[in-house]
Amino acid sequence: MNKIDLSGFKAAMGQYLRYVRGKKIEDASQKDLFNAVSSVVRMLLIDITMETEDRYTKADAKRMHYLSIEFLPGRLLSNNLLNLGIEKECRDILKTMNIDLDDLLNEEHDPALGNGGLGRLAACYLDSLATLDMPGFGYGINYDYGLFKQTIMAGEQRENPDFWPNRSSPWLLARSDVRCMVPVYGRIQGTEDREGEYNPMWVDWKLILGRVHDIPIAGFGGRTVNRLRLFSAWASEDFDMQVFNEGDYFRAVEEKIQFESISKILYPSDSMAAGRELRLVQEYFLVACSVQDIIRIYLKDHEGFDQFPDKVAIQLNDTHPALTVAELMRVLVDVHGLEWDPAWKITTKTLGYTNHTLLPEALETWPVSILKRVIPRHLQIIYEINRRFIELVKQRFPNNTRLVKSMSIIREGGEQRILMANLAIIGSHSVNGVARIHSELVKNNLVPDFYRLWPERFNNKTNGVTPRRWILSANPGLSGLITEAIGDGWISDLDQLKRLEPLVHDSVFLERFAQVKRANKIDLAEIIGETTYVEVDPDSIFDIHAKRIHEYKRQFLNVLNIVHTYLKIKEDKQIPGAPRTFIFAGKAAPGYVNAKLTIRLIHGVADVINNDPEVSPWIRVVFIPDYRVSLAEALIPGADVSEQISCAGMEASGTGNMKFAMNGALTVGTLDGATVEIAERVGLENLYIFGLKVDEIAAMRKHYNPRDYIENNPDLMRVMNVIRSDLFCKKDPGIFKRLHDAVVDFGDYYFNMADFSAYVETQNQVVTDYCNKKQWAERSILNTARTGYFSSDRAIREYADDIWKIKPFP
Ligand code: T68
Repeated sequence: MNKIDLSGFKAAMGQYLRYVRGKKIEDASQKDLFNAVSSVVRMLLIDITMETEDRYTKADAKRMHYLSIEFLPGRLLSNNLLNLGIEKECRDILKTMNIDLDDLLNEEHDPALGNGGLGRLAACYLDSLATLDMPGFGYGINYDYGLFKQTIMAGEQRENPDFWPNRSSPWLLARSDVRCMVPVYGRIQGTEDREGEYNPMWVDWKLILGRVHDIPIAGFGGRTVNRLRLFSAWASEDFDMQVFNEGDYFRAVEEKIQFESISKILYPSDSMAAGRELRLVQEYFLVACSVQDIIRIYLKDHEGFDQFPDKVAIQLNDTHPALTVAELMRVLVDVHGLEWDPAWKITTKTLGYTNHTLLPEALETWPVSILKRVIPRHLQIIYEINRRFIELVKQRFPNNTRLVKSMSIIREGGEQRILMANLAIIGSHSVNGVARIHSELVKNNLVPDFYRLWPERFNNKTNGVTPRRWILSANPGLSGLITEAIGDGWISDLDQLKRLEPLVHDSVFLERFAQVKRANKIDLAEIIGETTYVEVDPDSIFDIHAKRIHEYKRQFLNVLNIVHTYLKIKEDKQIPGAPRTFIFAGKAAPGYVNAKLTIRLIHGVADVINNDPEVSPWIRVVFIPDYRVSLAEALIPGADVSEQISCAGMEASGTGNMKFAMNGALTVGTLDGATVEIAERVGLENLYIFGLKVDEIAAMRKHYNPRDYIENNPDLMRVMNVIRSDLFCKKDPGIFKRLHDAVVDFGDYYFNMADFSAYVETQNQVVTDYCNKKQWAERSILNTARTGYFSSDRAIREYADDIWKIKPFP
């Protein structure tokens, strides 16, 4: 750990308050104090950024640029203090000023520039890159409105705008020295040069400006600070003048507003391709700004593009930035005058693509007609890429029209569409999935023909999460205990958690481990009380299902078991072995009717159960609103049971599953995503695997009839009848029929009925096992001890070695 000198800390805070806020320290609000502390920390970060940059430049380091339409960094003050190693000292300094650091930490607005797993993964990866002293930088969009704030009104989700202070946040450095120019719209004019060769020219385009803000990303240990570069859209002044001069004042202003809306708002769905023109423009805007910036940085120290792939790697976080393939080609060929073939070689050697989903509705396709209007030159380039690619396929597999059809970037038949995954695969040297089972499904189910053509291109990179945020910062009780037991090496080498294993036989350690969990549950119970007004018992089992609300994630199945348990108590007078609190959190996409109904169902069930004196001593149900990074940090350390019950084959990886297990929760899960690998590592005796497997579901799908399961299981029949009745919606009769029918009449696409009895049985086993407190604590410790593999440091090392070929520069 580098020692950072904090002797000037107090004085710097005072100066900030006086000369930036115009206040004396005694008049400062909590927010002022948060800003003062943050601005001093920011100075430290800037110093280290400069040192880091010098180190990379001196070594002529290869740099990796992570392009992602979403980043969810979470609150930054606490994380920065911990990673710089000055948390304790800073806390002590503030104490001498009668300021409690924890109060200030709560003043920070959680930047919500992402929907869920994909954006949070990007943030964990930036943390690990900096911790490993690797030159890896994020590129994203500086949305004015992040993901909506969720409130609940009478059991219903309401979406409220989340305007985050993207201009005044202490963590955003405005870089007015860097600007990107992005051409958009216009048309192609064909001209012939002297040799009679066709030279397409993109003309009459409009210009959007990309303004740049950087968020410094501090690695643990305080040696390296990288940056996350965010772009916001601005209509250029040149463009203004031109249109204003044409005299159409109103249209000029209208267009300006339209362009500046590009970075206004994040699309709020994590599982459905948006398909709106504005979204395509966002994707293009991100790509064009990033490529420009990357090339500008490269050309500072290099001449020509021969070395480009040895000095630059670009990773595409899903297909949202897949236009990079066309944009890099355009810049190399049209702007820098390279021939097609060398430009193509450079492009494919530079790019890597990560797939995050197999859900058909989430796979992006764009109508050719929209591309033609928005980025006509890119469309031309995509056609040329495709023409050459198809030629190659025909050579390799003559007379195979099926193959040509399945691998073409353009889907014919009806409206022509661009398949973004095909574009990304063809333009990259590496294609990876995010968990072992998922990567196999990418190869064998999603794009088997590409796999046959280029088997060497496909690989797996099982996701990881940063232990700095998800253990050290989120769970100080556990961190302290671990460090006391095995030293603090685990923070940057999570495999060391293995050394906790022998301590399961140490009764004092066992007792203290259980005490930490209990203390976290007391804290969580308090948050639950404040946010839901439901009192919950910290000695009950805290069973947590926290993630986006989606049918494939099967919050519905969880509810079925809760209703079943309720009916057992109520009608069969069977009392469970231990009291349980079912905790839900998660947002539904605003247009996703069944997901929003599921939230209403959870509230309806909670209302009945929590208010029934016969039942509520045994089970309680709560839904904590506005799931976000900072709420996850409070929830996860307090979990006994982690719900990871997606329909097998549908969750690409999951990352919450890892965070819960690391913090000592026992997983109840299906063999899906990374849960498969968690099970292997913690051992089957230390979690609960149930339900249909991927191949079983595939085999059953054609003939599956959910009614068979209902008719053959009286418990399930009873539960489904109650769901359809108005017991949980007395004020709005009939509203849950739709959820009932999705399962009974519309085929139960996610196999809730087929997995019901196995799930109920498993949940009953959980209750029985929990009663053996000592054994439960042992298994909980083993979950922590055996999940070191799921550190994002491990994942980033694999990406760095196998795909990016980047090295640490400590
Ligand atoms: C998630 N995907 C996967 N998508 O669902 C999850 N945003 O299994 C995986 O662990 C995680 O990615 C990280 O690999 C998402 O979170 C999105 O958020 C998304 C999808 C479409 C558009 C925008």
